[in-house]
Amino acid sequence: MIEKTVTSLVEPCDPQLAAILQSEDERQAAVLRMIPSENYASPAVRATLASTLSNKYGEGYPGRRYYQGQQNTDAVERLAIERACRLFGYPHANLQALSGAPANLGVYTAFLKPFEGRIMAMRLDHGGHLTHGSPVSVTGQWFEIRHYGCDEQDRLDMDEIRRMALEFRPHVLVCGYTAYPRVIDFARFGEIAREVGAISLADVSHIAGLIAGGAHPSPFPHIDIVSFTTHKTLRGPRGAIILSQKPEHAEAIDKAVFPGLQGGPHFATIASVAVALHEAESEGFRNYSAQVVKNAQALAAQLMEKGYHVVSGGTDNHLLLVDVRKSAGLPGKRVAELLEEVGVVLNFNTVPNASDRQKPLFPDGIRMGTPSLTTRGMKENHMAAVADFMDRAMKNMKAGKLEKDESPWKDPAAAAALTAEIRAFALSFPTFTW
Ligand code: DSN
Repeated sequence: MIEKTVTSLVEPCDPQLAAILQSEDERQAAVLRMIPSENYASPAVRATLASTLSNKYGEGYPGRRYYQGQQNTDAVERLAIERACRLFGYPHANLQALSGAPANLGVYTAFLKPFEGRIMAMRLDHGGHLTHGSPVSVTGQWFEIRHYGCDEQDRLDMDEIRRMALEFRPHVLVCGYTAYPRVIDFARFGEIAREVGAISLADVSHIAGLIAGGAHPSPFPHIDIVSFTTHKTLRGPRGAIILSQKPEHAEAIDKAVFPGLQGGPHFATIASVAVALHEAESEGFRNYSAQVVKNAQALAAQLMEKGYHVVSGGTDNHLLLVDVRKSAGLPGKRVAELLEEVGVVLNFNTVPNASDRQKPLFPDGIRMGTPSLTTRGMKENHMAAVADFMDRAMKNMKAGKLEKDESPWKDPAAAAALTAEIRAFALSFPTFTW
């Protein structure tokens, strides 16, 4: 496997670093990785990252570079653009933004004047993103922001969003989320944006792979601009793509990304994204993306059957949120930390309509997803086992304040036994399947 090739090449030069790489390889194989924004990229995707393209500079765009020697870099970037456009149906793609936050900054920079531009987006604690105008992000400091949230059923209320948009008159109306388990009505968002004269932006980082595989409706032709990272459900390397429809939008975005915000493109990443896009055009990827959703729905059903409060009563996509304070009187952070101890790796997360005690670092919920487990070949019946592991672990967690050095487990021996069981279960699956 490629892991072994990497460590065997690094080891003679830097044994200290090689040992860390090997430890991470082993960790990724031995735990249940359920952070919904993570995945296992294919060997071809990862091998491309190590190609000689990493040695090359080339500011500019294909055919318009500031350096010589661009025969292959131009070919790579053109191929990646062509594949992105074909897969998502948009006529223009920019693949140079280094990741999701710079991609969104590129979009705002293209269309908004600092301290004058108005953005309307989902609030962070209901499932938005830092770059959707959080006060701790420059996007919240440089632009005027109005946030919408979920209703009491933990769903988007499109009539309320329209009402707010008519009142606020945003220049950019953002949809697309990091912790929203339901289908996004792109047609309605596009309609509202047009009605108020805004540019519509869908940040589909989380669901890009589902859109590519046909497991979530496409934002095309409803949404003007689509941004997304390439390493989540799409299963590529860490990178980003910005899609647009109108030539004037495309030109403004290209200029904003380079020279506005960035220097030389990361060609090895762009090539690796091209491989991921090629993979995403396959029948195997369509099956994978459908299975991601089936697995998430099976996991949600299993957890609800065991009495857990699944936000919005289930999921339509790859992720689910559980309000563990409502379910079991447990704080989200403790649950996430203790689940990691037994080998279930997810993240603590704010949930909509939570208790008054919820804070970003001490939220009421946990967030989990099925992309990585699905890539390992797990199906609905395996989700029953995963839900059972989680349930046994959570039932064994103490709820109240812990004394110094007090075990957080009601039965530490049962927690140790469960850890061994989860490890054996995880290791019985490969880390990548088609
Ligand atoms: N950090 C990503 C996530 O986990 O959802 C979003 O950027």
